[in-house]
Amino acid sequence: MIETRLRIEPIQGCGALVKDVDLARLGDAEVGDLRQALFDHGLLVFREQSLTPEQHIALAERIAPIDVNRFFPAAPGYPVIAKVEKTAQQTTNIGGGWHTDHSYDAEPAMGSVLVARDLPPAGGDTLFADLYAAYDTLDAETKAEIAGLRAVHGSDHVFGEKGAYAQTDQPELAKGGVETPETVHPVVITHPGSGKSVLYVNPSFTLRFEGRTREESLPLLMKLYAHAIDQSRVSTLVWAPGTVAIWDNRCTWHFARNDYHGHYRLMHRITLAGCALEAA
Ligand SMILES: O=C(O)CCC(=O)C(=O)O
Ligand SMILES: [Fe+2]
Repeated sequence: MIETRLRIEPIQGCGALVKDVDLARLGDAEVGDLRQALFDHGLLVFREQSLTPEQHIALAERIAPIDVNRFFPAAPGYPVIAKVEKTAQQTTNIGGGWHTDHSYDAEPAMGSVLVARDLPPAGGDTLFADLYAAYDTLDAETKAEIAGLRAVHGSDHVFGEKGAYAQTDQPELAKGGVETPETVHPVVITHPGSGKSVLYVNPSFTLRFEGRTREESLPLLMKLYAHAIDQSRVSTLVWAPGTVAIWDNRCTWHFARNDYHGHYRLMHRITLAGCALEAA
């Protein structure tokens, strides 16, 4: 971890709170520090911001090029902002299972900048898990078992024409005709920004280990997943008006709680472009 000009307070379990900054008025040095803090902590939370959509876009572009998500509908008038929305009538939410965004891409998105726009009166928290800590705390035997393994990731079972969302009341997320080929990533990667080892499989998009069937892969995958979501390595983000979260998809997972039926929730997400991932 490097020296930083930002006032950073680690959050128990995963991430850090960054205090006393206005995300609309960051200096260049602060943007550099923010990127490094993001790589080190995996999740940065900012309170009491008032970003307009234009300022949201400008902030994201200062961190990394934007990677437009091909499944989510865009916010009206802002093609690069994904609308993460659940209406009072809908029962399915977006991201309501442990995952990391875009692991199905050959160059998975580096991260996301999520801005709370309209929150339910209670609930709708987002959980985050620290995958650096998950890797570090694996026993030596498991580390040896996964060393050198690669895993296959895909999105069709989630976003495809016959995928999970197609069966729900969020069917506009299911995109026929944009099926993605499966992609392979090392199970333990070297994080490109921090140089640390990270466990890089997730329950939503990882299908199996390369060279093994899903059935053969599941026992070890399940063991890794159960380890990753141990409460000691998970934090809960309780959103408030003005909260902004920036997370790194290579070293965290997240889970959007769906416990506010009958109420509206709207978040604006900008996805940040990443790179191909190297084995640790
Ligand atoms: O709505 C949330 O809190 C997060 C949803 C999600 O998974 C995402 O925006 O990537
Ligand atoms: Fe997500």
